[in-house]
Amino acid sequence: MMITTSQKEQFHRDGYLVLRGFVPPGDVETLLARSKALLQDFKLEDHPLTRFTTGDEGGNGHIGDAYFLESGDKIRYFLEEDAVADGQLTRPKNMAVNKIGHALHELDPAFRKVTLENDRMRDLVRSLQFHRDPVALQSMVITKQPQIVGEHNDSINQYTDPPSALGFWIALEKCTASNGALSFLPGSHLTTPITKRFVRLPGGGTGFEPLVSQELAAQVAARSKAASDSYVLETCEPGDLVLIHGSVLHKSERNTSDKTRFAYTFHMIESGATYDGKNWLQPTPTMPFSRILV
Ligand SMILES: O=C(O)CCC(=O)C(=O)O
Ligand SMILES: [Fe+2]
Repeated sequence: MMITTSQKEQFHRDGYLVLRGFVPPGDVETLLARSKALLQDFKLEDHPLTRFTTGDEGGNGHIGDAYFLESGDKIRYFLEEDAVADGQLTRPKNMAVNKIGHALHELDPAFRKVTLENDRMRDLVRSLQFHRDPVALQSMVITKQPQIVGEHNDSINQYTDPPSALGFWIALEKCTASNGALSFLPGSHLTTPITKRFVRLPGGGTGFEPLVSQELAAQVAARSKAASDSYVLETCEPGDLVLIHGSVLHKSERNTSDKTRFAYTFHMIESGATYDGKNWLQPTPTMPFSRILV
C-alpha cells in the first residue's frame, strides 16, 4: 500500500493530502532543469503574447484565443498579467511566463516518466481508490511569479459528470508563506458544490457556465468568504506531492519573495464519467487522454 488507511481517511476528510518526498530528489532535479530549459527554448517570435489568469478574474479577452484553446496537445507558454505592455515584454522572458502547458505529460520525456510511466504513481492511484480507470490531462509547470491564484476548486476546469477531477501538484522548489505556497479550506469539498464550469463558448472564446442558481452560487461564495480565516497554509519541500480533490477550495497568495516557486501539476479524471465537448481541452485522435492503470 502506497498510503496508509489513516492518510486515506485524511484525504476524504480534508479534501487534500500532502505526501512528503513522493518524487525522489533526482527526478525533482530533472523536472526543474527541464522546466528551466523549456523557458530558455521559448521563442517569443512564435508567441501571440497571450496572458492567462485563473479563478473569477479569468474573464479577460486573451484567455480564449487560439493559442490557449489549441494548447491541450502542445507545450505552450502563458504570460503574467502585467508582463506585456504595447505588445512587448516588460521583463526577461523567464520571468514573464507564469505557466507552461498543457501536454507536458505526453510530449516531454521527463514529465511523461513521472506522470504516466511511474509505478509509484500507479500504486498511489490504486491505493487511494478514488478512481476506477483514470486518465491524465492538462499538465502544467507553474512558475509562480508574483501573481495570485484566486480561491477556486478544480472541477470547474476539468469538469466531468459526475465530478471526478483529482489534482496532482508536485513542488519542484521550496514553497513558503512568502513565495506563494498553496493553502486549503479543509473539508470544503464536502460542502462546496461545483457552481460553474469553464467552457468553450459556441461563439468562440471561453467563459463560465453556471451550474446552480444565482442565489445558491452567491450563498456558496459568501460562505467561503466567511471561512477565509480557516484556510490552512501547506508549506512544501521539493518532491512533496499534494493530492487535491476536485471540489476542495484552495488558492495561493502573491509571491512576495525574491525566490521562484516552480511546481508541476496535472489532473486525472474518471474515464467512465462524461467529459463533454464544452470543456476547452479536448482529447484528439492523435493524443487521446492516457490511461494511468495500464
Ligand atoms: O500553483 C498554484 O499556485 C495554483 C495551483 C492550483 O490551483 C492547482 O494546481 O490546482
Ligand atoms: Fe487549482
